[in-house]
Amino acid sequence: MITLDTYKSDVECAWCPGCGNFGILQAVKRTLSELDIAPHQATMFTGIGQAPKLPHYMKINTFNGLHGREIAAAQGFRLVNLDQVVLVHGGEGGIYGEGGNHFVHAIRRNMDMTIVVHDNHIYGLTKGQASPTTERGEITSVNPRGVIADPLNPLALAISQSCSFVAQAYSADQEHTVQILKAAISHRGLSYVNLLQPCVTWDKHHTYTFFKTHTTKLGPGYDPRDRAAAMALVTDSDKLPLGVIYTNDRPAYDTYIDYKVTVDFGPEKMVKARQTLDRYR
Ligand SMILES: Cc1ncc(C[n+]2csc(CCOP(=O)(O)OP(=O)(O)O)c2C)c(N)n1
Repeated sequence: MITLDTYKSDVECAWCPGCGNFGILQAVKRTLSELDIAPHQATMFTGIGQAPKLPHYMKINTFNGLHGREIAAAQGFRLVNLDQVVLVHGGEGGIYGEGGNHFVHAIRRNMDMTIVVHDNHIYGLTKGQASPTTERGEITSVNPRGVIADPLNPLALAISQSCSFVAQAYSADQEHTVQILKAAISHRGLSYVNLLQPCVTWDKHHTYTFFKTHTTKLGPGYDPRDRAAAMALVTDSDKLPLGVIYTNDRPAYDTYIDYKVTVDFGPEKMVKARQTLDRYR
């Protein structure tokens, strides 16, 4: 049986006490164990930052590369490793900033993987510079008079490009985050989760109290297949919505590839790989 201890790592943790990443780490372990995915059956791609340290603190196959380049590496891997669950974890700096181009093109390709962005609204590792989601006017370590640019709306960007699964969760809500991550991994195609988290050291605005008062869970009456409603929700709502915001049935990239002719991938291995891909669905 796969328990939380199955993913245990002995690497000493460098996150600050109270960091939202602890909740995310626990939620990822719970998600994998509840989906019965063993450490050797999943590969996590990360770059540079506090969020990308996540796979150091758990047992899982890992590719730790350049800042903002985790999606590019994951896509290459995904193409020829159909029997792996592919996870990408990064900060919003790396994925929306340095890696913003990869994020956009990943949505277009719709490869079968899960991208989880630990959105703490700040560059954490490098000591508190403004990131793509830092709000206008916010004082940071290098913006003593406040940030001048407006923040990116990554959820609106993803919905506008028909990303096949768009969700938002909050690191301190463990049960809900597990539920969202399970749905994301179970989705066939690109799943994207904006995972809100406080940075207790560098962001004094997005605190635990802030998220408690500024988030709201989507109710059972919400229809995530209504793109216009999803877009209105992420652009007009005065609270940050938590839940599956938008989803569609665009076929995943690999469904168009004839692996039998593209790579040396005999029919038996092909059938097995497809079965593995469908195992968590
Ligand atoms: C191409 C490139 N640009 C900048 C850096 C420096 N750098 C490393 S981590 C980081 C910030 C990370 O912030 P984020 O991605 O939001 O993750 P967090 O640390 O907040 O989890 C920066 C600017 C780098 N290593 N490579």
